[in-house]
Amino acid sequence: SDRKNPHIAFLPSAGMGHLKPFCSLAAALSERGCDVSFITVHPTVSAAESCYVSDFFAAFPRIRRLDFDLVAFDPSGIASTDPFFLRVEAIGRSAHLLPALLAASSPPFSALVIDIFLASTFIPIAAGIGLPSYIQFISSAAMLSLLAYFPTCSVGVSDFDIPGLWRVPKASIPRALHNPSHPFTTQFVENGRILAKASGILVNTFEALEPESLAALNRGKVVPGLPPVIAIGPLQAASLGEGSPLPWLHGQPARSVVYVCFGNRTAMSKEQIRELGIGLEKSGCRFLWVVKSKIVDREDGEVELEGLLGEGYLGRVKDRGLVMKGWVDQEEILRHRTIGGFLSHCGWNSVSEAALHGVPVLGWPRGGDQRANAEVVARSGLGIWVKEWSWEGEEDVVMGEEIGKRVRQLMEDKDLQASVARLKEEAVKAVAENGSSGKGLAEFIGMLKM
Ligand code: BUP
Repeated sequence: SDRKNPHIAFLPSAGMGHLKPFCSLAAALSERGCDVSFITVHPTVSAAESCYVSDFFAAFPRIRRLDFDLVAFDPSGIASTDPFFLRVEAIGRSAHLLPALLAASSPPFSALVIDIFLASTFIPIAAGIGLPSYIQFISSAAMLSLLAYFPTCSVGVSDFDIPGLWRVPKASIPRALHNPSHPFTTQFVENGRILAKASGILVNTFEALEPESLAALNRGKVVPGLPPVIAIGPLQAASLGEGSPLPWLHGQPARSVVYVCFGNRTAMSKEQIRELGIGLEKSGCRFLWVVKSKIVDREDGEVELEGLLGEGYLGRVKDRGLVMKGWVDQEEILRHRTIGGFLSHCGWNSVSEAALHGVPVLGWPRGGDQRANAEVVARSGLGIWVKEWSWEGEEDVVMGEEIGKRVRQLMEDKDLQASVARLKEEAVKAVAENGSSGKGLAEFIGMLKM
């Protein structure tokens, strides 16, 4: 391959939380002179992904689009109905088509950057054609530690003591992992085992946010034999144009609004949504709330807010609350001077965006990797995590009174505001060219030129 100008293929998996950081890194590398091809599976699972992908290619004409047509896939034999999980399975089953797809493109590739969910199926295929694989890990370094350590211990255990790190209560690991024969567990173990075969692992984090995890991973304390774990975050979103400023925000006082959003794929029960509404009302704070009641956004369009929130709610809060459904430009919002807090599910992209824009987080993890991420939020001084609040599969509804109290705490805690301001400074320093993450990116490009 061209030694001066590496050609990198990117392969994300399904969901906005995976697609967006892949686009961000692809754009950053293209801007640093790398040749970039972006592998695209279509149709996407969610409408948000479709829009994002087409805006991305329009904004970055130098990035090549490689359409990946999957082989037909019958999900009926798989014990999961999660549409995102099923898509990951489907992509994995087409892994053997990768060599032909890449061979049709020139110049020859220097590396494949793949999503962690696709690692165990694609790393061996890439190795077969002599192509080094790098994993882009889209969650926290803490979660990477758990992934690396998990295959070495038995699932029956109670709590996890990740060497060099901290204790993860069994209740904090994704629920599917409690069951050794769950298809997600099989995939998780296989991906954990294959980490050592990657040439490097790129993580959307930075030194000041996760010093312990980064050190433990790179010093072989979690498991021996890992490739370099390189912090490259917080990733800045690929700039896709003007964004969509919300006129409502402009009229609000500085740092007075709490932004409430639980990500793209975390739906809440109707009952919990109502209590959350009551909580926001009781908090007395201004709020901007993105409501989601369906796992896939294509179905959310049909839901009526009034029916979901209860009669009269929207009218009662209209002077200080804006309730929306559907897609918003979250970064545009977090960056806005009026936002003073973020009630979040702790999806890792959301956490990293909160750090970059200096917004204190009230963490309410709902499933998957989110408790591991919430632990980072609490330890780093980025926010508060109320550990008792309900989690995956738990039916208990957290009451409005309690939510309101915590939201007020989030908005009033001066010490928290100070520690978040410090983290933001560290984040900005990290991504500068001579900062720790800026150097990480340069190190990665350097590895491709060798
Ligand atoms: Br919802 C929503 N607008 O309306 P996470 C999300 N986002 O820009 P998740 C918007 O999507 P996973 C919206 O800024 C972040 O970059 C948000 O990723 C953006 O959570 C991303 O926070 C969401 O990691 O992802 O959606 O649960 O697929 O990883 O579970």
